This record gives sequence, structure tokens and C-alpha cells, in this order.
Amino acid sequence: MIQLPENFETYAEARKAGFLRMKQLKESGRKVVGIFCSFVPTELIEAAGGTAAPLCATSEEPISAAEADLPKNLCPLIKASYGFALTDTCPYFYFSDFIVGETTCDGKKKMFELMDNIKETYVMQLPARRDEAALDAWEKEVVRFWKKLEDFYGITITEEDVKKAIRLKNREREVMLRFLELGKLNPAPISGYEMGTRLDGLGFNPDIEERCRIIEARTEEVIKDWEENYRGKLSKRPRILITGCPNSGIREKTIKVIEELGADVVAFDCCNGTREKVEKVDETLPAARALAKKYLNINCSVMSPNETRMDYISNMIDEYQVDGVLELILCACHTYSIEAYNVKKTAMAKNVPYLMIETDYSKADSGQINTRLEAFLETI
Ligand code: BJ8
Repeated sequence: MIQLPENFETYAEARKAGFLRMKQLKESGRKVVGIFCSFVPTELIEAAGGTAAPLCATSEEPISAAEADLPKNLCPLIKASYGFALTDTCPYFYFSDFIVGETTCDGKKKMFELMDNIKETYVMQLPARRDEAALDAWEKEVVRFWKKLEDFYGITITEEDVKKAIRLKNREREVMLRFLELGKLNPAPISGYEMGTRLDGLGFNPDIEERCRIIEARTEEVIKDWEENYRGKLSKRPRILITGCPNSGIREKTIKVIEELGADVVAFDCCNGTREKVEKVDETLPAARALAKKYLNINCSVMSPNETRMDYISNMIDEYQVDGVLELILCACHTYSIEAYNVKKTAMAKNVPYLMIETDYSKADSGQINTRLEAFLETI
């Protein structure tokens, strides 16, 4: 595995460090809105003078409490997120003024109905397709959320406020994408485990400009090291593309392990990878239309049909010189596990081996996953 830098901060450390900042922010009067999904146009929260607090949980700790209200056979991300809210043990949930949910998968949208009993949970009605009618409906939802923020906080959010936030978030997308695209270099200049952990950890830093500065500095450092020490020395280590569900809660037993076994994770088609960052918001369109257009194009499996994800994966295989596709699915996530059929076909069409692992936040299957990853690497 490529060496981690000395100052490397784990996900848990970044989350903990964010607690204090969030508390200080609240005390300074900053608005905080809790979110669960890449489909939520956070530009509107920024334009309201607020911070979007990431609430997707990655720990198995609160799951047993959640199972008092929710079925056992449900995605761990949903159970853990609800469990933290129920047990009042997540500071980010605690500091959120209200929560924004969205009608993505069935599990999340029904869980939000229950979460509303704990703290106000406003739900954006996301259409599941991408035609003109869906775009018009989604634009209306964007406007409805804009109005919700104005009413909730008793403020006016102008077109210019939103445009300013769009420019800032577009800059952030550019910076993050440049960092993730380091994986296109051969040999891989940075561990995929580091890339994923860093980007997730940064979500807990409420200052977007500071997030950009941190990632820009690391990108420059990595490029310099690669130019001086690795350029021209092609690697024989298999290059892996990660796809599927959010992987923060399962990264240690999958991504970290496959790198320790001798592969390089170079590409991420997932919400903590390039998925939300590849398309910027069009700065020339009216703000609500521009936001609706951009967010409707996110390649999540809740969209139907979702061929654009297959096209994207196919291009990534070429651009990142991928040797194997590893799909990580959270247990009981139906949309991703059914769509895995098409992802496998896409990989096969490129003659690239494919492995799907379905797992949850427990450590119980770590040994079995290890064995499957070893066997997978032997097929490459
Ligand atoms: S845009 S990936 S963050 S919905 S919660 S769908 S794992 S069963 S998280 Fe997601 Fe938004 Fe899509 Fe991204 Fe499956 Fe679990 Fe549902 Fe999940």
C-alpha cells in the first residue's frame, strides 16, 4: 500500500475534530442544516448563510437502538443514521436546525417520516427519471426548498446570493476532481484509501475555502513527489475502480485491505468519489434551473433508467487504466444490488474482472472479504 503521510487524519479523527468547530459555529449564530444525500443542492444552504452538516452514519454502534423502530433487514446506513438521531448521540444531528431528506431509495424516504418525529425533517421530492417533465418537477422542488429556507429562517435569499454560492461550490468541485484525478497517473501517486478518507473527513470542515486550500496543497505535494520519484516507472500493481454505495462505513475492510494485498485503488464512481463532482452547475442559467439540471444528472442507482452510470464507468475504465472493478454494496440496498447486473456487464464488455461485495458495518465478515479480495486479485 502506498505510504500514508505523517499528518494523515482518520475518518473518526476528522469527525471528532469537526464537533468543536460545529459547536463554535452554532454559538456564533451560523445556521446548520443536516443533509443525507448528494442530491440536496447545498448551494441554497450556503446562500442562506448556512452550513450543510453531513449526517450519513458509518458506525454500527447505534444500529441496535434503531432496530427497535426499523426492520432489521434494512441498509446499515439508514439504520445507523436513524439510530444516532434516536439516541441523540450525533453532535451534527444535534446542532442541525432542521434536516433535509429526499425521496431517493424507499428505505430512506420511509425512515425520514419517522425521523420527523425526532426533529423536523423536510423532504425534497426527487423524480426518478431525467426527461423534461422530471426536470421541470425537480426545478419546482429546488424553488420549494429555497422558499423553505427563507421561511424557516425569516430571511430573503436573492438570485445573486445563490449564484455566488454556485460559483464557490463549482470551485470546490474543480479542486476535489483534480485531486481524485490523480488516480489517472501511472504509477498511482497516492493511495485510494487516503483519497476517500480525506474527502469524507473534509465534509466535517464547514469552511469551503479552507477545504479547497487543504486539498490543493495535498494535490500539489503528491504531483511534485510523483514527478521527482515515479514518472516513467509504470507499476505492475492492479489498478482498481470502486463503485456502488457510499463506502465510508466499510472502507477499512475493503479498500484498505485490497491495497494492502497489492492493488492500487485509483478511481471512485461513488458519492464520496467523482459522481457528484464531474458536472458543474451551469453559471449562465437562472439559478434554480441550473441547480435542477446539475443535480438531476447525478448517476445514483435510484434513477431509472440509469444508463449514464454505465457510460461513465466504461469511460473511467479507459481513463484510469482500470484492471478490475470492485462494487461495494450495503446490505439490503436494492437499487445498487439490482443495478450491479449492468455494472458487471459493463466491466465484462471491457474485459475487466468484476467483483461485488455486499456487506454491512460489522466486522464479522472481514476474514471472508479478505479471502474474496485475494481470490479476485489472482484473476487480474
Ligand atoms: S446520491 S448513493 S448519497 S441516495 S441509503 S441508496 S446505500 S439503501 S445512500 Fe446515496 Fe444519495 Fe444515491 Fe449518493 Fe442504498 Fe442505503 Fe438507500 Fe443509499
